[in-house]
Amino acid sequence: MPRKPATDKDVLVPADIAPGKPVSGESRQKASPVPADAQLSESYAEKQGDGGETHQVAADGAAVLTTSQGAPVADDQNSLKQGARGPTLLEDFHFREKIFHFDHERIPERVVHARGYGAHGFFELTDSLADVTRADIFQRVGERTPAFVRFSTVAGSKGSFDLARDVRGFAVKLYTKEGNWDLVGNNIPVFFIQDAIKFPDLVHAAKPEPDRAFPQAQTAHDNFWDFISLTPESMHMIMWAMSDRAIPRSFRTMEGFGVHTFRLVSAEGKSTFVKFHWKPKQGLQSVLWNEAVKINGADPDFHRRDLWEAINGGDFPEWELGVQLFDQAFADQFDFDVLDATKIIPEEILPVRVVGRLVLDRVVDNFFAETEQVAFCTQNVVPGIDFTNDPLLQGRNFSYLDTQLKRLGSPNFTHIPINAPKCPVAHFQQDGHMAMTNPRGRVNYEPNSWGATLGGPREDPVRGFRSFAEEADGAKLRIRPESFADHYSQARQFYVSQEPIEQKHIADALVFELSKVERPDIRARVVSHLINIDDGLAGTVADGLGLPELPASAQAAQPTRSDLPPSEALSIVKNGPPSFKGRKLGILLSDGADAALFGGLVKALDKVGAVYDVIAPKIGGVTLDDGTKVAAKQKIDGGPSVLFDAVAIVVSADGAALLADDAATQDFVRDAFGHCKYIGLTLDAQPIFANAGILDKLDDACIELGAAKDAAAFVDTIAALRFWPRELKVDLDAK
Ligand code: HDE
Repeated sequence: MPRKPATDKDVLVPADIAPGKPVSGESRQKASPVPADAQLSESYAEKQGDGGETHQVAADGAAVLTTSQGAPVADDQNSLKQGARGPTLLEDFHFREKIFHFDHERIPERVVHARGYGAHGFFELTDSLADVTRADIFQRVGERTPAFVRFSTVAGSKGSFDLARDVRGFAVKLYTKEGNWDLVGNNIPVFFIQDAIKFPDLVHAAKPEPDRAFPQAQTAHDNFWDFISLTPESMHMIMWAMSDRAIPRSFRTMEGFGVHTFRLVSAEGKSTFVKFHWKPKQGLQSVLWNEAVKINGADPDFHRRDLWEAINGGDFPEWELGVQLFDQAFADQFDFDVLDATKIIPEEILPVRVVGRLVLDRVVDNFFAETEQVAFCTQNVVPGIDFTNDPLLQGRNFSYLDTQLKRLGSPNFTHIPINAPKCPVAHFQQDGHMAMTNPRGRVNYEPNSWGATLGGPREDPVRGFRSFAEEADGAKLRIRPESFADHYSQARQFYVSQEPIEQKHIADALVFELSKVERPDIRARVVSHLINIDDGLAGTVADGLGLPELPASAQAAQPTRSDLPPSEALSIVKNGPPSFKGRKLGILLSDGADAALFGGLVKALDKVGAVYDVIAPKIGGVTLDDGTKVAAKQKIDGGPSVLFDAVAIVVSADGAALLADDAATQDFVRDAFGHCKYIGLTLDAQPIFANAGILDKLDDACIELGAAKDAAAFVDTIAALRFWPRELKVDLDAK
């Protein structure tokens, strides 16, 4: 029997995805704390307006399914056939249109930074920079500018996992009143290479090897380390990339950097050099490598889910915008070339001045329309902001525009709502694929003699963008300046600025990555560079790899490295959060668990602005000792402890007896312990720890939760996030 056409009662398009309503009810349910003036940017749905392709709404308010030409559809279940069992007819325009559109749904993923996640928000100026720049965004304290931010990993494909060991993109589009300014940065302030001409080689080497198409989203393979070991300028970046910066706990807990030296230009045409910093109000935090590996399996979307949940829960992530401002005289006396993107200017030498804040307060309405189609371009600057001759930045200015054409298919990508400026746009560019906003009127050229009204826009030498008139001279050369030659001093400075536990993680990461490299000569060549950074680090890595002997140190363009003073700002551990705010506690509950204790934990978490998930033997939840029923967010094997910043095991004696032999429960506590997390536990929970083999190892960070009164103190204690002394006891590499 052929299926019958759908009747009116078959709800094909639920009324709650009608125009103007969010696609998912969840996306708005908790977003009310936004102050009215905070949501400056129009949502995608609003942008669509009347002319957009939305669902037709009938008089009774129910949405009617239509073709893309707007013709109402009667039957979307069956194609048009010649007879009940006959061939499908070419005449079926509805079927053909639907399949045709589906066939063309994909666009090329970004060649790098393919996997990303974006959100809307605003930038608010807190300290005017009017004395150094005419950029409109930096003039009026208190004024807000709409922003869109996309975070990303670099090497992995769009469908790869969030916790790859990788640099994170931190791309910010600021819709200023004088045009879009894109600050396309990373969470690491330096880069692997000094000249953009090496970028294709770097990326080819990092991506899956071309014959076998693996490994995905990782640098732990021969090609990457071969290229790196032959590119000494990458050593500073390698220190950062092997540190815990490359496995952040959340997009919310990482810094962002503009990386290059840019210019601010005043109304009088005076230039001031600037380096941009985003500093998270949430503090810095990362996970451990073993944890990252397990998070990738348990929740490959860990970072995007975290951002989605925080914003929808009203806990809006916030960063301060800091600037390091300096002049040519500073640049001339600085130890390194400020045009070299493999170098930082330590904050101790040049303090970061905070001038504003970035708040993310709205998730997207549609991932593809906004996060996928957003097109960041480094060349999108505005009057008052300009480039320097950093050869990496100069190369990027070509690449980003070019790549958007490939990805989005038309020079009219600026017409897509997420890319369109929010200030007036007036020019004579026209036509092309998918032109949405061709200018009106007869005149499409200038100069013209049609007068001010009919003749269209005119240049404005005062308001308009003027490049800083830098003097340039010299022969055309393919050459690397000598001032770029010191590849090791700042690499060492980063290393010696780390806490011992962080130094251990760098060594562990190098040993892990190089253990996946098959060619011993490549492993040894990397170690030969480490000798130029720190003998101790080189020795530890050589030992971890089981190298028969330490290789000779690498030949360096500039053999002497200077011993620079450590910089506090470079350590994650020294810049952690002051409280548990914005973090998540995993509470493992069983039937009969202490209701007052559970209530106390919830109250204490609420007080500091933290969240929790209940994990239980069954997703239906548990009944506590006072008869209260609590729903679970996770069943134990779906909610391993790696998903939480700290855990509490609140179980009854019966509950513990039930769970003590369960492998997933044992993993839960063993991993929490192994990952140096704070653990709260009721006395009744002890059999679980005994069967997991860690009862006799419990330490000061394993805190007994005897009664409700212990809850607040526990939540205060877990602000420290990790109990590092434990790592030295649970890790073979530390022994
Ligand atoms: Fe990129 N980079 N990049 N990059 N980059 C891209 O542009 C490129 C570099 C960064 O969320 C591409 O739209 C070259 C440094 C971010 O959409 C491409 C060079 C920094 C994003 C490109 C660099 C970045 C990209 C790929 C060497 C930190 C993601 C897709 C000179 C300051 C933006 C796209 C988003 C994306 C080229 C080096 C950051 C191909 C040639 C240094 C955050 O245009």
